[in-house]
Amino acid sequence: MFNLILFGPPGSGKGTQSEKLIAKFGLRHLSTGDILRSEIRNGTALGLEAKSLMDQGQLVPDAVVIGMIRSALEHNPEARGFLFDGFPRTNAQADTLDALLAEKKTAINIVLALQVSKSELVKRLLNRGLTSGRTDDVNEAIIGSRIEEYERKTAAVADHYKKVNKVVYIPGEGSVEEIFRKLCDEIEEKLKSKK
Ligand code: B4P
Repeated sequence: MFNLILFGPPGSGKGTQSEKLIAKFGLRHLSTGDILRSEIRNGTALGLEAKSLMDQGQLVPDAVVIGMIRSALEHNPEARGFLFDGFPRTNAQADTLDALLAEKKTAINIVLALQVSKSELVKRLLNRGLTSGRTDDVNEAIIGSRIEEYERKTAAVADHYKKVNKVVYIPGEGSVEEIFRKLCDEIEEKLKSKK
């Protein structure tokens, strides 16, 4: 199996690049943001709980997202690998992910961390908010809270994987194609060294 984490602040291009990477490498895409938004659309109890937090730019509780990922891993026994997008976002989520993958006799192979300046993040998210209908993209205050949550709780997840030498930083500003090529180069390099 080949398992990859696409890491970075909100608006850094995780969702955008994930779509292209899963098509190229045949990985199963697990985006906790997408799963949560689908729960909200379906009006489930979990969706209702998540919506009020997401609308304020806050993280959803660890237990909720960990449950979602555990279930997604169980429902995809045939996957040749996973692309984790927007997960893990706390050290507790990272510890659990490592344990869940160890149960499946696999592990994270690489963490690709997109680096984008704060002003560019705000610009992209406000721009997406004009058309996406996403309530967490509508104003600068909510976007600011999301970036603060990232700095407070999520940035440290990179240190967790740095300790085991798995993090590669990728400049996340430039054209989508340019960034995609850099991500592909790193993945291909890693796949070669696995053989
Ligand atoms: P996510 O769905 O993960 O949303 P995100 O971080 O905003 O998206 P992403 O980074 O993928 O967006 P992208 O840059 O592709 O999370 C939403 C919320 O869900 C969180 O705030 C939290 O409340 C909750 N949540 C999710 N996972 C959780 C977890 N594990 N634990 C707890 N809570 C969790 O796109 C942004 C824009 O940039 C787009 O418009 C795109 O077109 C544009 N863009 C992308 N690349 C570009 C480029 N190179 N140049 C110019 N624009 C670009």
